[in-house]
Amino acid sequence: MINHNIDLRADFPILTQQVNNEPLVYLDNAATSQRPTTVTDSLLRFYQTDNANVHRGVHTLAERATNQYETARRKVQQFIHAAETSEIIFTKGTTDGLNLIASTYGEQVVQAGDEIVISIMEHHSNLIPWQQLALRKRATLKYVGLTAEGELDLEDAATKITDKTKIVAVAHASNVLGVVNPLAKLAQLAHQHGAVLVGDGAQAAPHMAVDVQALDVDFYAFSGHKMMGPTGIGVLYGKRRWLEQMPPYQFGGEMIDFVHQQSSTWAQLPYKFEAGTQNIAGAIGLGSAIDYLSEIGMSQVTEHEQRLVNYLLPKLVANPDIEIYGPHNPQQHTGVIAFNLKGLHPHDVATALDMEGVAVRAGHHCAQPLMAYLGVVATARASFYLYNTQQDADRLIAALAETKEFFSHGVIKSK
Ligand code: 7TS
Repeated sequence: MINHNIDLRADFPILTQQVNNEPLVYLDNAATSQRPTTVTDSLLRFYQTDNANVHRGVHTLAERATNQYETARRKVQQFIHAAETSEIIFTKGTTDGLNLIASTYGEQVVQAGDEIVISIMEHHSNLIPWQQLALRKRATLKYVGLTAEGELDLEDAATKITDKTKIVAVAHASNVLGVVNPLAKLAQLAHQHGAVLVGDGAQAAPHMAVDVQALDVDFYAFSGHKMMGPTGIGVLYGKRRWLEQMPPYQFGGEMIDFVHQQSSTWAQLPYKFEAGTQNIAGAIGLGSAIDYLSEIGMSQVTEHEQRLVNYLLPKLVANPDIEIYGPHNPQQHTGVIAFNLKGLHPHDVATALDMEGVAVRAGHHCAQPLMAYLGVVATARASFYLYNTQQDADRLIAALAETKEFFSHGVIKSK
């Protein structure tokens, strides 16, 4: 477990505030994480001392900015164990990365009658780009279902992925069910049929060690803001052989080799996919977030969240007032727990929890097909990160009890 005596929480000033006269318990990390001061300091330092555009000038600030931007790319490469920095494309986030693949590789490869396979637990970001591509191309979009326990059904995947499949796109970790999907096995299945595997790493890269080569994913997208980095910066990893064959996503400055009046040639990787002035400070901030996470160690981060879930989930499962979505076994669970308090709308639950200083999300979590599959309209969701403590879990449990009490009797007994 991460040693809170070292007071890692002191690195996150935002966590020290009171919300509704209670100390804040931030359990909305699946939506976005908080940033340590090293990350916010890195942004300030860049803007105050080194700011310039990259790859354009020979002056000192331009060189400093370029060096820092490219150093950030190298940090990302090492963080996900990619073979080369040229396979790391900076994007606006996961959504942007997934749209990039659908609009370039997808446009190039998918033809009428082909199939795209995703899972029923996908976030809309890893669903709508494929749905719209399938509609444009008259291809078929197929969904892999869940097991009774709420995990991805690999047997179903093995029947859905066929020789007609061109793209398989699956979340590495679900933003609702709290499961980790077996990307390496899915990659094997996809490759057996000549398809590529796209991994949506938005909920995985912040929480576990990722090795894109060991997983053998063809593409992998994630967001900086869910892993302590700035908003508006993300990463798309792609195997060089695919990135080389793909057309550019956007056209303009930075991404060209030579422009003639009637034709152009493209810059080498990864710049072919980085048109226009990039989010330079964002990339540098993401590099700083990676430094922070790496210093702690990703296995420590996973272990910490695992212990919190081991503590909390059985208590929630044992509570007859609570319905849990996804596996009930904490060993099969990340730090994302979707639930409902029976008989109450999750928005009311989230509002009542906020009155107790506990921040959770309520809604469909951008996974409406999953909600329909589960037979619910919405759920509440608590999601943990490395700065959360057992005390936070206790505060959630107490706040849930008070919420139940309030809606049953109109008063909070303990107050
Ligand atoms: N994929 C998954 C699995 C996600 O959880 C999210 C964001 C995205 C893609 C999109 O990431 P973005 O950074 O491009 O927006 N998920 C959530 C969530 O669960 N609550 O708020 C955002």
